[in-house]
Amino acid sequence: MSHAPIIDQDEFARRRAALAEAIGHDSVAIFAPTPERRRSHDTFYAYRASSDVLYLTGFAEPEAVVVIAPGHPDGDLHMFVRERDPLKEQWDGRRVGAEGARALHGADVAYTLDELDEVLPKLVDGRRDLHYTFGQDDAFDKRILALNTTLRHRRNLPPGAPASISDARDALHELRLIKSDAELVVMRHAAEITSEAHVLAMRACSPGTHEYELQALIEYHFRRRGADFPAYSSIVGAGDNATILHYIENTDAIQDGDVVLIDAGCEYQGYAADITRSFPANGSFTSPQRDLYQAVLEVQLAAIEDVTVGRPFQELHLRTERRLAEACVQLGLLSGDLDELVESKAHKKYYPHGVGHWLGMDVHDVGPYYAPNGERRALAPGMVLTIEPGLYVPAHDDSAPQALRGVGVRIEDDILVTADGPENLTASCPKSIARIEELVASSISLP
Ligand SMILES: [Mn+2]
Repeated sequence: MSHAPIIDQDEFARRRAALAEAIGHDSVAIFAPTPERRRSHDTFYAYRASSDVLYLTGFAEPEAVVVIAPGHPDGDLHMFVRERDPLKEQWDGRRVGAEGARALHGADVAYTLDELDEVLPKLVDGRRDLHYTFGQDDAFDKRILALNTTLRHRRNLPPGAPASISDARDALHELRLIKSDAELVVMRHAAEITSEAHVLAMRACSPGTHEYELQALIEYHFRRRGADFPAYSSIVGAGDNATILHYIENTDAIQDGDVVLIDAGCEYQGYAADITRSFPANGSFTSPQRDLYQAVLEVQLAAIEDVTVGRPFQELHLRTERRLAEACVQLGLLSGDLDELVESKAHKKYYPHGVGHWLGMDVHDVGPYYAPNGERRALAPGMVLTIEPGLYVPAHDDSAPQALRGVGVRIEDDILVTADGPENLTASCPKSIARIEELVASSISLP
């Protein structure tokens, strides 16, 4: 299988044109560099460029600065990149340099990073509005402030400093919120790889398997299918560990009778998938576990049906909260009047998180949940979000039915909003009780 990039240069150019259009010809947008991060002594985490830089250019090398200057006589896209250096490239990998930024990444003008202080003020000079996000890199923030001061106080020219500074994320993230056809091709692929990995984990699980063995199998599958990374730290929690929302230690042996919760997704060509499945370690839910699972599944199916054009995102959450509170009553986890339970947020004891989040280049993708005027944001075609209700009963919860203590269930799929209704991008990952019990029972052995 080929892993040629699915997003082509025409699409990157369209994105930049859309951003230029959104900010206008009297503005300039600067996207700060993402530094390499030290993991231990002199070794670094695997580098990942910021999603904003990747979205605009596809340029994945460290530290690049991207400037969009709409209407500039030399063109809109100006890039600052690491210079070519045979010795550094021998040790740390290839660099395309300024020449490559032009030839391969659509830069109209490209510079090396050492030219930044000289050139950047010229790109900002005379633009009314600077779009820049403070707070991501202290050192770069200082350069932007110094540049602003220089342009404001120069003596023999009119002041060229921008009259206002806007957050560069506002305009760009509005664009990232709506996925293009090509982005959806990539996201479907990430979803498919991730779905396969979850099926493998279900089949490989049996009592005695360690959580980390299932993590390894899942991440092995991601990489062998050409995904770049897990899109986030994989969560493999059995029994009471499944009730810890961000359990990533994945250290324990899975016990007979446990429900195993796996929340894992790959990043493929810069786009995330995000699937959670919960299944019985030994291939059969106990009767109380089955009731809990089925309740969460029915709430999840109903929440997916709620994903329709025009509905505010927040309404999905409110409807899900009410359904899960009702399930808690039926399962004996809560008692009392449903309206009062919902009003007092009693269900938060067992369902403490939200119904889902935007999904895209970042697993918790950017994009406003509220409109600029403060109103709730209505779902629109091309948005992708997760739907992930769950119920978590800690082992130490003395008020819960004994048989449900130490059981956590979450079911999560990735949903595309379309004019024809919700489309489940992760529908190929089984979630009916019959199908997941069958998969766990059809065991494969780990290599
Ligand atoms: Mn999620």
